Amino acid sequence: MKIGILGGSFAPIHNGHVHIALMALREAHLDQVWLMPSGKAPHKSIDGGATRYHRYEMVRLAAACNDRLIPFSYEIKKDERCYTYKTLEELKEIYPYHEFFFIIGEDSVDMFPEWRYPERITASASLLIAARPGSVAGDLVKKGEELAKRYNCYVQVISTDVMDISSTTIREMLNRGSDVSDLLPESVSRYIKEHHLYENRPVIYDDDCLDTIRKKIKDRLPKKRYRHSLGVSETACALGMRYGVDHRAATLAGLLHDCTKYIKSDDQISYCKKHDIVFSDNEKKAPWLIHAITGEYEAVHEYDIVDKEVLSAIRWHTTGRADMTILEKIVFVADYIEKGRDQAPRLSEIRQAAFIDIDMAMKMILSDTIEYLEVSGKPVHPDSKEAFEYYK
Ligand code: DGI
Ligand code: FE
Ligand code: FE
Repeated sequence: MKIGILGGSFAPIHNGHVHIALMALREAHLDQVWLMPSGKAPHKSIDGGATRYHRYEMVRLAAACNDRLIPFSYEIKKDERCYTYKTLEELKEIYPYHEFFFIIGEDSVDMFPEWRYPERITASASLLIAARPGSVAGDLVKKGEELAKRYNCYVQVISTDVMDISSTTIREMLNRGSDVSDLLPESVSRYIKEHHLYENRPVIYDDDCLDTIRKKIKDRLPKKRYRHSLGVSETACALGMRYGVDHRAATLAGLLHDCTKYIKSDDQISYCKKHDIVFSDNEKKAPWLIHAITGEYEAVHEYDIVDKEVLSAIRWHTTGRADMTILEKIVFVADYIEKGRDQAPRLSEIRQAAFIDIDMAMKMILSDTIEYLEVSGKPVHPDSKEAFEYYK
C-alpha cells in the first residue's frame, strides 16, 4: 500500500492537519495516511499542557472522520527522542511491503537539508510537500524539483486551501478562553473542554478535590493498599512542607502513586496493550514495575490529572531515575518510609535522613533496594542503576 506519514506534536491536532492529510490522500493517490504524534523532545515540553496520552487520544478522535486516516502511536510510545530518518528506516523494516510518503510542510522545505541525515529519509520515503494556501506554486514546485534532484527521490507538491492555523495559536486562544471550535474537529474540541486541556488556570488541589480522589482510591484499591496510599500521601505532604513544594500536590501524588495496584502484575501487560501504553523489555521481565506507568495513565484518564509534576512523580515512584524533580523524590522516599512500612533495614535512619537531606535518603533507599534485588536474584532496572549512580 501507499502510506503517507504525517508527523507532528499535534498539541492539539487541528483542521489544518486533517486537511493536509486528506489532500495528500487525494493528490498523491495514497491508500492511507498515518497520523503520527511525536514522542518526547529532550528538555523541551512539546505537550503544551496536555500529556502525550491526550495528544494521541485527540489524534484518534480526529482520524475517525475518514477510514483512511490511521492514528499511529509508533513515536509516542518511545521514551527517547525520535529522529525522522530512524523512524522511517524502522518502518520500512517493519512494513517492507508498504511504500512510504513522508509529508512535510512548505515551511520545512528550506530547512530539510539541515535535518539529521536527510539522505536516509529520502532513501526510505518519497516526499510530499504541503503547500500553504496562496503560496507561489511555481517557486515551490521548483524547490521540490531541486530536492528531488539533490536526493534522487520522488517529490510532489500537494496543494492545500485552508487558512493557516497553528497549534500554538490554538493553545493561546484556549488559554484566553476564546472560541476555537471552527479550527478543530468537533470531537477534539469537546475532548479539550472535557479534560480542561490548555486552560491556564492554576491547579489548586483544595480539600474537596483531595476528598473526592481519596474516596475513589478507597473504592478501587484493596484495603491494605489504600492504607499504604494514605500513609504515602501524609508523608509526602510533610516532606512537601519541609522542602517548600506545594504540599497539596504532594498529598495528591502520594494518594495516586499506586492507583493501578488493583491490577495484578500479570495483567499489567495486557492492560498496556489494550490502552496502547508502552513499556520496555526491562519491564516485561519485571512486570510489577509497570504499575508506575499504568498509574500515570490512569491518573490522566480516570482522575483527570494534567499536572505534569504530579504525573511524573507517579511515573518514577518505583525505579526512580537520574536527576529527579523534588516532587518525584518526595513520593519515591515517602513510598519507602511511610508509617505502615516495617520491613526495610535501617528504616529509622532513612526516615530521619528524609527530613534532613532528601538526596541522602535517595542514596540510602536506592542502595538498599539494589542490594535487596541482587540478593534475591531479581534484575535491577537501568533507571534504578542510573538513579543510584546519580545520587551515590
Ligand atoms: O508499589 P509499592 O509496593 O508500594 O512499592 P514500589 O512501587 O516501590 O514497588 C516495589 C517493588 O519494586 C519491590 O518489589 C522492589 C521492586 N523494585 C524497585 N526497583 C526495582 C525493582 N525491581 C526491579 N526488578 N528493578 C528495580 O530497579
Ligand atoms: Fe508502587
Ligand atoms: Fe507504594
